[in-house]
Amino acid sequence: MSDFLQELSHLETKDKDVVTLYNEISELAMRECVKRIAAKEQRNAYYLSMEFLIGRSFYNNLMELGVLEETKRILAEKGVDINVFEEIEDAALGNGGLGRLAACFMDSAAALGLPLYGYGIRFRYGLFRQRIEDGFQKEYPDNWQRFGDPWSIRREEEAREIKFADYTALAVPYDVPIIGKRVNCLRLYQAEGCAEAEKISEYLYPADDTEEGKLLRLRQEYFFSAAAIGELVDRHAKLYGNHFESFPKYNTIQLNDTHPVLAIAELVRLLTANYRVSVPKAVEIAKQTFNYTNHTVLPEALECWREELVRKILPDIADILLKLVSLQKRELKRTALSPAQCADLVFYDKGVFSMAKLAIWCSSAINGVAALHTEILKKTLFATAYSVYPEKFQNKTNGVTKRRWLMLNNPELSALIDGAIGTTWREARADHSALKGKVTLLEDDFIAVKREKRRQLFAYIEEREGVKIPEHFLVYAQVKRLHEYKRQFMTALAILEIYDLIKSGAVTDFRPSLFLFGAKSAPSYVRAKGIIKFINEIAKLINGDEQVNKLLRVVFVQNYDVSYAEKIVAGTDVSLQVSTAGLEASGTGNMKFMMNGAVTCGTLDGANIEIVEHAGKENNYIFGATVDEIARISDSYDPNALLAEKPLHKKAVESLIDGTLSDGGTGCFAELYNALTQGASWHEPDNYFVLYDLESYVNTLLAINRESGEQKTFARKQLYNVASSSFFSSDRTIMDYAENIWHIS
Ligand code: 26Q
Repeated sequence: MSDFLQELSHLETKDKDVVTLYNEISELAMRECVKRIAAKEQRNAYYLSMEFLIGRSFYNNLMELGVLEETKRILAEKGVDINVFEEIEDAALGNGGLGRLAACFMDSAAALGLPLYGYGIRFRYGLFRQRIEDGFQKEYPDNWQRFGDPWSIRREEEAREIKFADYTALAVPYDVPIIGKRVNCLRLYQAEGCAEAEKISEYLYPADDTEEGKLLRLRQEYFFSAAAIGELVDRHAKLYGNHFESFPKYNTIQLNDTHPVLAIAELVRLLTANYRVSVPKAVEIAKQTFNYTNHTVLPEALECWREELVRKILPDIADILLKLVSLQKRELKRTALSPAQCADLVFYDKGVFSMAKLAIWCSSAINGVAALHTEILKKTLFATAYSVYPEKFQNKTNGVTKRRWLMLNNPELSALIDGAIGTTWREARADHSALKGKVTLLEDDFIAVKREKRRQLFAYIEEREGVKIPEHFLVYAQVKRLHEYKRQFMTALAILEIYDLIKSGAVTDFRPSLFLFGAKSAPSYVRAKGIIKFINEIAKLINGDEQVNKLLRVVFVQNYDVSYAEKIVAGTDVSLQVSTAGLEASGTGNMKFMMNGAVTCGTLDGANIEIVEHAGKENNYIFGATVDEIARISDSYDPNALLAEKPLHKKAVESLIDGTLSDGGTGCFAELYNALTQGASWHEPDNYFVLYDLESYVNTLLAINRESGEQKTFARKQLYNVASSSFFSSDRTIMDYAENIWHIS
């Protein structure tokens, strides 16, 4: 690596602006990366994903190359502070958990030396940039390439044609090296050719409320899936001739949710059309090649495509899908299954294809992303499939890469761990649970680390949001996509109640606390946008109240993204993970907070359950209805009866309509009020059980506040969470995929 450092020390930095320097240094580092890109193995795993939420590459890649500290030093000698590059934000080619998980997985596979290759889309614009204007979310295009894109290499010579009925698009690969013990590649395709074609890779999640929008989404899915499959099939033919029975021996493909499921149809299409493989044989090959991960149980996220829509732009694929349906039906007829069971498994009904059912039928392994989630899939959503193919179902609890989410974002805590147990924990797969035996010795050091990370976070918030938070404030944070099931709304109501309790003197001895929110709402998700406005109005009320703001503050950060998350998880004391039980498949933010020593205040949902199993219930704060309880009460649940009994809840909820808070005349607060008390055409009142869990939530938040006053005891709980977080390293998750699904080493 001395090549890079040598060139860096000779780099002229005088009079160069930040962008120029950023590009020059990145290009030097990139030369090292490219040299090290590994050749493919005989057997490789492929990760097909609509999203890869990589975040900033600059610091991470220098760290992975092992030159971050030296680079910092050399630049400092030249009078350049390495932190200046933080103003260059980069690729947000994803919108949340599923995309960030894909990025963590790529990182872990490289660190473990496993041949895993990612395939996705190089969107011209990533997830929108968010500003909060007058309390409302406003969206602006995320033109991430305006600073250049030094971390990818265009491979024009490997471009492929992707044919649609109306035009042909060119899929031009851009390779992003993923650095670790092994250097792997993430291949992102950009759509080129005619103006129509270019639209395919223009936006992540184009609005799909029109037919045109839906078609564009379908084109995106086919575009990258077909490009990836075309490449793998060509490669196989080149290396092994026309012997496609051996395709699954060399290729295993992970479908990241249903978005790339058309890859199955494309494989069958290519093998039958170009290599004279029969449809049943091609399906056999597909079944041995594909695996499917489900990331959500929400019915609205289960993808279905109308045959008519598919036929319009992909007639051959529509024909293949129908052939697969007949084959599946014939196959099911030969079993002893009842007609009802068969009907439940067939992936086509009334002119509509179900992508999840196709994936289930054509995959070797199907997995959920946390223990509870996998159980729910087996018991409810995919119950019939589970009864027929129990052997296909596996659990793979998510994880996060400790390199970005501990070593890079929290060098102070990492140094503390080094001091306590040595540095071997930093290696891939290695664990840091030896820290458990030392927590009592480290209370004071940990308190100092938290204080420093909080100071850094507050300085950043001041710079970005223009609000100053006093240093001693305890930090509660809820950062994640905005969705009703995640219940940011419930946190907002809880804060209003706590505000009232402080103001009325009912709660005394309250430790000064900051409630920090970060969230983007889908642009068309009206109610979620109403919740953002509600939180911002609460912030205005509380922060402006001289009587209370010494004790309570609320901040909604703008444009929450990976880089913001790196700072927030390090500076937070209490991680809020309060989804309605049964609805958060796993969560991965919860793991990042745990790794950085926040206690979890959460429901028994997703991976929260496993977090408290590992770190102890006594070191976390669990409240609220369980999955079973919700199932028991849901039919008889009456939120209005509850409101009549609980004056505190009533007051908080009525602030939506009694003039306490203003929605700027949009009516969005009345809509929120109605959602809780009357329901809407598509749902019962309070269908996420916000009011049901609110009282225990408020009590838990207050209990945490009290207990945090016992500084050392609280620090021990936090540090015990750090010590217990090894299980949630994506290195563990990826080893599990590698051993039990992919069979690669
Ligand atoms: C579906 C149909 C049409 C258009 C878009 C979609 C769509 C897009 C994105 C459906 C789902 C997603 C993203 C889902 C997601 O991010 N799920 C999260 O995945 C994480 C990683 O497994 C989990 O930790 C989270 O619990 C889960 O919410």
